[in-house]
Amino acid sequence: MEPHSPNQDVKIVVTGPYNAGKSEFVQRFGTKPINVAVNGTTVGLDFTHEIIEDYHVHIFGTPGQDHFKDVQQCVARGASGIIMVIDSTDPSTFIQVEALTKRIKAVCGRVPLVVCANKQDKDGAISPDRIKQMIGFKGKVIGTSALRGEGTKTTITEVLKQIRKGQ
Ligand SMILES: Nc1nc2c(ncn2[C@@H]2O[C@H](COP(=O)(O)OP(=O)(O)OP(=O)(O)O)[C@@H](O)[C@H]2O)c(=O)[nH]1
Ligand SMILES: [Mg+2]
Repeated sequence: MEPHSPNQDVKIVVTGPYNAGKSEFVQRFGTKPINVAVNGTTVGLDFTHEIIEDYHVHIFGTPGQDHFKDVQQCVARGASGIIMVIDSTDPSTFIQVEALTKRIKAVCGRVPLVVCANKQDKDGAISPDRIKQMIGFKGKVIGTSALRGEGTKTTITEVLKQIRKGQ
């Protein structure tokens, strides 16, 4: 018998603009997710872990507010995959995606990145295809409702697939 878990450890970071649904996304995984927040906004990090496929996945969520950029980089450092969560009902935040991607990639390198067009359950949500065009992203954009847990697992398995491809 194996003395340790045979599952390979992998770190995935969940980032995105303020209020996009990063913490809600992280909450969908594991049995005891942690959120370091004040008045509903993340000031530290989100963390959980779960065995998914053949991986032990460690999921870290960053704060979204710009004045926490050092914390964002600290939380993201060394991740093997990035999930960029966007509020599909708030196009005024889309402009932030490029700078945030740069900031996170500066500490993770050129690792797989998947975008979540989150809050698809809300009236007026912009479609994932339209968001892909609007932000000029060439990779996968997956429609999610972190609140309902729709598309969240699909997002993680897509990142794992891309990580596996790159190994
Ligand atoms: N309807 C709906 N509401 C959502 C969804 N995801 C998150 N929310 C709500 O949006 C608000 C912000 O969600 P959070 O998960 O705290 O957002 P965040 O990105 O972690 O925010 P910061 O850490 O402050 O940057 C909360 O009221 C959530 O319940 C979703 O998919 N659908
Ligand atoms: Mg948060």
